[in-house]
Amino acid sequence: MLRFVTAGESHGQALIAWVSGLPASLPVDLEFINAELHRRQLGYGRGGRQKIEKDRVEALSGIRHGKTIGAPVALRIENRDWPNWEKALAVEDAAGAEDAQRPLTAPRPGHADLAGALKLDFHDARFVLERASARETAARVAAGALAKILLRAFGTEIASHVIAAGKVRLGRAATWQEISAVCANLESPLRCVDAATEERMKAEVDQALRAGDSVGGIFEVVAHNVVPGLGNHAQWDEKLDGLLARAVMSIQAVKGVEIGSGVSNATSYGSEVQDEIRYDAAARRFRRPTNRAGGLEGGITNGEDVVVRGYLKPISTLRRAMETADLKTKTPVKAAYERSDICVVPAAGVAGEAMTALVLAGAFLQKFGGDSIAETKRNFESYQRQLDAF
Ligand code: EPS
Repeated sequence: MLRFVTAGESHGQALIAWVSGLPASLPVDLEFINAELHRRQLGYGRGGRQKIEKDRVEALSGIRHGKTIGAPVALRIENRDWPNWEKALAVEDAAGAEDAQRPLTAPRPGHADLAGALKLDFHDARFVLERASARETAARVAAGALAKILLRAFGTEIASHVIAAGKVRLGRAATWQEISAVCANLESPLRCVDAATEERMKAEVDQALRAGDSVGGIFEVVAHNVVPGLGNHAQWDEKLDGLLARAVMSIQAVKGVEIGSGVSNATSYGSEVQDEIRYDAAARRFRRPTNRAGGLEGGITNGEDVVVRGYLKPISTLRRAMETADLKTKTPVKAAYERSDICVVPAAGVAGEAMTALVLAGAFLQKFGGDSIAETKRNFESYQRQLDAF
């Protein structure tokens, strides 16, 4: 079973990703993981923190001589900002430690600050925000890179693009070729496949920056060349669309998840929504001329691209701070502000790719198993023969 968890605080020493259940002898290129981490740091509208960080991974366990060894993988990403926070977030209690703390008592509406403080009975939201911070997505991206490496060994590629930033939305569908090309283009400021729309998105971010405000948006993750039959229709908690929705919804600031064109499908007629079925005799596979279902029917992959969209609310840390109530004095105050991102939709898309990869890789290993990658390949090839003969 593929499992992963993360540890680490935004300004602590490091982030940790722990991944267990990968088959042995899977070649792992750490530079691929680093390239994924770099992609997450890009994007128009990022704040000052990304000038400090240069995310790179150190593998502490589970990878030897460039391959997995069938043991849990632990990955560490250093926080370069840590020296600036060493006193405020000291591990050991020392005399005077209290004075070095950087308390946050003016909870930001929309952040975890207040809900977490109430839950943990802290009258300072510092420790809550440290863990709730989207910095944690760096660890998810590192874990997701391992899942991508596994899926790639079986022909599946995952990419994402931005379909809305603020109120500016891409007005057309994008092809897989466009999406994978824009992902490879590290110069693309907002990872939008349409240059004119991207310019308007940039202007939207600029305007929010000037106003001391922030913008949300929508990213779309596409998994290309996915084998049909992953997931399960038989039990609610095994349905792959449900698992993907949960995984993508868990990304910081995501408040909605859509599979395929699920949102507009809801207000269309059935004949406008269902994807007709054809048989491609040469490929010996069933195909669809359209993919409104986003590659999932009944909670099972149908062989079309898996398409998952994440809807982000605007970042909750605002220079033009909103009204809040102080955790200690209960008096009205302005919400805390130090520095912040204005738009994180492209970065969230990279995190969305990672979460999609982890869920798909989990379903893949559930179906094909294998303690070594050779065993997984045998099982996969046997299933391909079953599909050929269907
Ligand atoms: C975040 C606040 C900012 C972001 C951070 C998420 O951090 P800081 O307070 O250090 O400026 O930069 O995201 C990252 C550090 C990252 O790597 O994505 C928050 O409050 O969620």
